[in-house]
Amino acid sequence: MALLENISAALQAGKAKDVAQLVQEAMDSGISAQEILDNGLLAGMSVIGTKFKNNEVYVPEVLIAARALNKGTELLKPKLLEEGVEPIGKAVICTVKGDLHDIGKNLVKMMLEGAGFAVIDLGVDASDEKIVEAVKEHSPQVVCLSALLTTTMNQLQTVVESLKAAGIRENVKVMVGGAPVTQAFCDQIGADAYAPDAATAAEVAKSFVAK
Ligand code: B1M
Repeated sequence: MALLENISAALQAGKAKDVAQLVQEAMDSGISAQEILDNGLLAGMSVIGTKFKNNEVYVPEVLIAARALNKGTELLKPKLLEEGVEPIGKAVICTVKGDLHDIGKNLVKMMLEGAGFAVIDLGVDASDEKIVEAVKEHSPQVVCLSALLTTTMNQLQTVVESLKAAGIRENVKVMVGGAPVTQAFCDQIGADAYAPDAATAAEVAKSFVAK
């Protein structure tokens, strides 16, 4: 449908005003909110995710596309609620204790939202206690942990251990990422998945929900 393709294209171009106008047009013409979300907005964000992964676009383009996505979802929200559209899953995300870097974490959050997740963002400097509490409260399928410093990488392991101690380790998939983090480190600390970038993080999180 041309209108949905136009929404996707406007989102990819980061044109928030055009996205809002096109989403309104689509709603007025009777297209369901679910269809506008899946085949317009999220389709566009998925293209941006792939391009970001392939270094065809960079952080600023992702941020601008995410702003356009937010404009569109704001308009769609009442209709989505009316139609009873549920998110595909829930994710808790944060940068771990002692670490204030949040640019990468925010990109992962945007990609997760773009993939259809409801995201509970605990911000930066999140203690393992806070993360355990959030997992207990929200029962997410995945928890995404970001660490940018070699000194805070060990916090990733502390979180895994704290989830075990709280008896809820098996209830949630633990995903880790951030510049110094590797697949080997992920395996060593007993996390479930490592993602080198935000687009991969969203893909992996989706695969956990699909299982
Ligand atoms: Co900081 N810093 N910094 N810093 N900083 C680094 C990380 C550093 C490598 C710079 C350097 O020395 N070359 C270095 C770490 C060295 C080390 O530990 N080996 C460093 C240092 C030392 C520090 C301070 C200690 C400096 C000081 O005060 N002496 C201090 C620490 C503060 C603290 O956290 N307690 C500090 C502070 C800061 C600023 C506040 C100034 C600022 C952060 C602003 C902010 O985030 N709001 C800052 C910045 C900007 C950087 C660099 C330059 C850029 C980081 C960034 O945002 N990259 C960084 C050097 C560098 O990386 N070139 C550096 C862009 C971002 C998109 O990439 O976060 O890697 P990244 O995210 C990627 C992937 O890693 C992945 O997806 C993202 C995109 O695809 N990913 C995940 C990230 N999280 C994920 C979670 C997942 C999955 C994937 O979950 C599943």
